[in-house]
Amino acid sequence: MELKPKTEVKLANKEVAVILKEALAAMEIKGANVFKIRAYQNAISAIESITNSVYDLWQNNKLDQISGMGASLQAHINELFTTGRVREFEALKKDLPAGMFPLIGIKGVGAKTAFKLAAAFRLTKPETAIDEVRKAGSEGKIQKLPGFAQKKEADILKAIDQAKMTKNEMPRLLITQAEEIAERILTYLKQKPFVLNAMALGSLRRRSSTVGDLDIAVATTSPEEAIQHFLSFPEVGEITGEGDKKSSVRLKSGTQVDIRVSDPGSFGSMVQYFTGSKQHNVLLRTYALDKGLSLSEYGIKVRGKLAAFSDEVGFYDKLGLSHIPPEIRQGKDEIELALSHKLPALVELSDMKGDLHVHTNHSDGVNTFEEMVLAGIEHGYEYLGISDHSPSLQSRGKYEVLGIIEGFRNRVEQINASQDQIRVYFGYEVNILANGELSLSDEVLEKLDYVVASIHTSFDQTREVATQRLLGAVRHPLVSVIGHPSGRLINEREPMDIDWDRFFAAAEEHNKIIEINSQPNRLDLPDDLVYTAAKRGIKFLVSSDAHSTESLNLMQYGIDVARRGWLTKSSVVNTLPKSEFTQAFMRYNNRSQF
Ligand code: DGT
Ligand code: CA
Ligand code: CA
Ligand code: ZN
Repeated sequence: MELKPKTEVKLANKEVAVILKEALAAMEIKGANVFKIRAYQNAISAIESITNSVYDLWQNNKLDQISGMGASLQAHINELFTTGRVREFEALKKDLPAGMFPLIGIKGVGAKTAFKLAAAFRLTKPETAIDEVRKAGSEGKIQKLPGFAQKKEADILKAIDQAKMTKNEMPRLLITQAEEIAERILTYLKQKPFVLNAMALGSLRRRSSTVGDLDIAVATTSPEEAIQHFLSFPEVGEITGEGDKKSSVRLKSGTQVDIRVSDPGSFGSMVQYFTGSKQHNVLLRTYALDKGLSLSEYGIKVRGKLAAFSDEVGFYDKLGLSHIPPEIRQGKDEIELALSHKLPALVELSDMKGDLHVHTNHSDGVNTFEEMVLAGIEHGYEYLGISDHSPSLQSRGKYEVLGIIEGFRNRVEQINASQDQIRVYFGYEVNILANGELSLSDEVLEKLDYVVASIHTSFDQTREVATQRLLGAVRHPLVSVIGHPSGRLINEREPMDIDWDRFFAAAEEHNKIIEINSQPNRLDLPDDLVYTAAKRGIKFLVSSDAHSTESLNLMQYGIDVARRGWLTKSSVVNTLPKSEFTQAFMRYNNRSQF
């Protein structure tokens, strides 16, 4: 028998999710069993939230890392990536109108509605289905269908128009941008005495690295007044949804904001519900149902009777759970751990004893070495590592570079001799060249206390080349830390295509520390990869990568990533007090003195 050559079809996570959603819609119409439907829903939300590409996981036989991926779904994905199609999905969809499938992408349109619309308007072509629905709606034909009210027609039309608008898509906000907007909204809301409390929830409260829309909850006994007050916020551009207890707007900047009001007595349940994540809430609801309890934003219903909670701790307590930090409400095993009161004690900003990735005006920083050291002391740090970009060997030559190092070394020694508050280390941030070699020779690197090796050029390498490149740095005995390993710039540059498992295995073998870079547009290593790496026992440095005294404060955002990666203090090397840090760091540096 002759085998056909394999053709592999590389699809993005978004595309895989759409294919699964269409199959799911077909199953829902045909009444597939609830477990299968739930597994598909789980797999879809997992695929939509991971940073790893499904394709890469598949190539590495790691599909089982995606939750909800049972054996049969894995087989389908395998078929999809090898042949570009899934015969079972095609069979499922075959006798359904092809025009129903694009409709499930419209907000508020589920499988059943899509099916009814497609059947009623004989939508056989996916390409034109949405436009045909829009045309039918604008002619008032949708509300004439059985089961479709006027309101439903209006909602569908609006959703189509909004989807068209967001096609020129609003990028997700950096967490710092989301914080700034939320701060302005909360300050504005709290001007009124009837706003008893107001909080920013959703992905921002979970400290997600990027935020899609803002979710605000208000505690008040005057819900209508509170909503009206919110709608008069000067930055509101357009009201996209209005009700007695909730409302949505689009700000002039384009950012969407959802608000919900609740009476103070049930604010805790509202906060819980609206914090999410969706996956966490779904698991929590399932867990509660097993105990005969039903959850909502109003409280917990026990045999028809509603218990209300003014704070979230009480809400979780009623379920027999410890309070789960928002950062790890991810739909992993946080509920089981909360039940046995074994949640990890996540690392905190106040645990940080030093910062090892700091630039001065020696390279591209704005402050002097002495100013940065003073700022470090003001932060209460016990140690500070200066890691400027290294001078170039090509343009300056070895002797000039060695001279620069000697001069800087003298300043570091002077500072260390002159005071006891802070210990200063002298490192460089060295480039990992395209071939995996470093931009400085060993003879130069040996003069430093430590080396952060980072990629700053040639990001478009194939997976194999890029992985080998990082491995080159990992194997280098004089490298201590791999800086911002994925190279991503959020909304600007995709993470590099790296075989993370191989990278983590090598980092483990060669005793290298991985950086969590706190720059808000980097947040690199990304949180889901931090989680994976930490499971292997990898150690991290959370670094500000400060280029000014001011930006030492960015450490908070790296801590957010660390917490979302479930890290405790013990996985973060720069939580160690000075004495232990020096010893531990020397080991990572392969240096006998320091
Ligand atoms: P984002 O806005 O994309 O950055 O992410 P989130 O998590 O802020 O998502 P969003 O704004 O759609 O919803 C905010 C929270 O509201 C979400 O984290 C949990 C809750 N929520 C929203 N939709 C549902 C739902 O269908 N079921 C449940 N149980 N909770 C939901
Ligand atoms: Ca949100
Ligand atoms: Ca929202
Ligand atoms: Zn860098």
